[in-house]
Amino acid sequence: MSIVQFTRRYFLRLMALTTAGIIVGCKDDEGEDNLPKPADIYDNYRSAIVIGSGFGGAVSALRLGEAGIQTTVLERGKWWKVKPEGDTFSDLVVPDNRSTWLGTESIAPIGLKVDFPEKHVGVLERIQYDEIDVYGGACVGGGSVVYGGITIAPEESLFQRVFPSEIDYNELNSTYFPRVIQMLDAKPIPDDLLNDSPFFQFVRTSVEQAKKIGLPIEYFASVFDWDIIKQEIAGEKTPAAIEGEILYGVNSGAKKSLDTNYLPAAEATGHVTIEALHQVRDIEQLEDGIYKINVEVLNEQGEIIEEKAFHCTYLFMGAGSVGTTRLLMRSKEKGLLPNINDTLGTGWGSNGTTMGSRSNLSEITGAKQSSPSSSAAYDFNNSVAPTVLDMANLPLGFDCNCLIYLGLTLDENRGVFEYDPSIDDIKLNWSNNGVPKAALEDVFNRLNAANGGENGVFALPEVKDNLTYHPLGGAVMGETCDFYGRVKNYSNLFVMDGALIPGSAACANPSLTIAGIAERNIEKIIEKDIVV
Ligand code: FAE
Repeated sequence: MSIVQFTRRYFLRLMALTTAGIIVGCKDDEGEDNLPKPADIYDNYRSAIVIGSGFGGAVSALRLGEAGIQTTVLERGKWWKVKPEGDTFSDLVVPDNRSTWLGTESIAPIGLKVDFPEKHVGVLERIQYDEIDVYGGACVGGGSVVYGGITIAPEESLFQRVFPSEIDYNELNSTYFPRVIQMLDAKPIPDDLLNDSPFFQFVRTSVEQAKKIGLPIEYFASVFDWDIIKQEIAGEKTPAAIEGEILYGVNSGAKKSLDTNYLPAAEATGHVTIEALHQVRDIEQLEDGIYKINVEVLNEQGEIIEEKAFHCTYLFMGAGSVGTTRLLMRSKEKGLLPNINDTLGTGWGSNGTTMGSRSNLSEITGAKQSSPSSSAAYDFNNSVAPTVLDMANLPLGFDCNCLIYLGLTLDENRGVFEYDPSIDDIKLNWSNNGVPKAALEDVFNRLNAANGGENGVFALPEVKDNLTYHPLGGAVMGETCDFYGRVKNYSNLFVMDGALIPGSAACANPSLTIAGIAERNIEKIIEKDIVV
């Protein structure tokens, strides 16, 4: 039994309904949850609503469903189900509008630019702020549909430099990270692909070169299904991962995104419904403590075809760093959630992300490069700042004797969002401090000195530090929220996603950290906050 802080008015209303026999406070024969349901008062009432279906949202939905709590997930994007024909998602090289969230041109940072005749609710979103482009997923499964599948934990000493001491690294590492890895079924690259396959020559070369300058290597867990990749190589499946598909989804089904594990498992509890193409506009807490969520139902061109309101007792924010911050700031500024404190919108970081390349190498890197990144090199003694290099693929179709890397640097640079009423949206004030770029160039210089080669390749001539795939922060733990994601000054309102993370995942790609912390938090919230 746990605590819920009803307002007096809500309590009295519930008492009246209970006395009148309208609300039953125990599990019924159909196994419906026994939370109070003022169903005669509100249309579309759910005990719990989760906004967004990425890592924070999917973890929340599954665990709420398992606890028997009637839950609806509201996701603005579409549910892309991989078809056996192998043509679910846009082509990587010549993208079509399935690639892009409501845009008129393709948005990938590298590659061909293509114009689209009409907008579509495509999978990848780019938000352009003054000094940085922020990328994210916009579909059922959120970032997991467009991501690289890298499932890696931060190193402990770096984690402790970024995260508050209230977050116990050992607890995450021993309980919650393994729980996520098991659900995702994430596994390191198998030896036969690593050692022998021409599709992974780039890994062998990049690892050997990093070892020459003494960098430790990790072959991390990936959510890519290595057996499907073998089937692709054998010609038994649509060639997709082996063609470099990542960004717009993987047509062979080789990427085990959240729409193939957490989300169907949540639905299978019988207590969770996923509503795709339901874009939340804003959120209001009513006088009785119930949350009213105003929703725009979209068609596949992104036009609003219906407006709806949902109501719930427990509201879980999983719309991602920008999405959650936007919804909370918009609602606060409109007086709908006025009591959120003024730290909202602060503490945003890019996770120190850079992207860079090296070319003119004497070693081959492979004409065929399969997409899953499988290894990282740790450069914690970097003279600028600790940096992790993800060895990525550059599927150009010929051997370019070049390598591409994603750099993740421990960077204290933070930005602040402000709400602009003229656009009813948030703007990011973030200035590039040059640290992540200098750190990547520092390690490139050492790699070039030991192995030969030079920085840059025609497809990516300079180190890019004006984009991030890893937006973090905006409603940060210990500031806007407590250390379990409870929004301060509100009951039953929780932030479960990247908005809660303090601007950096300590040189790790962030999905495992976000999902692990969400697993930790939802366990506590179900135990302490929800009446069952
Ligand atoms: P996220 O997964 O972004 O989900 C938010 C969801 O909320 C999305 O589905 C949105 O459509 C939805 N949403 C937003 N606004 C609304 C609204 N108003 N109403 C309804 N729904 C809404 O949030 N991380 C790794 O760890 N490993 C990788 O290999 C990796 N590669 C990446 C590659 C790319 C190209 C990108 C873009 C990201 C990559 N990431 C990677 C980052 C990772 O995807 C990201 O940190 C997580 O997905 C963030 O999880 P959240 O739960 O915060």
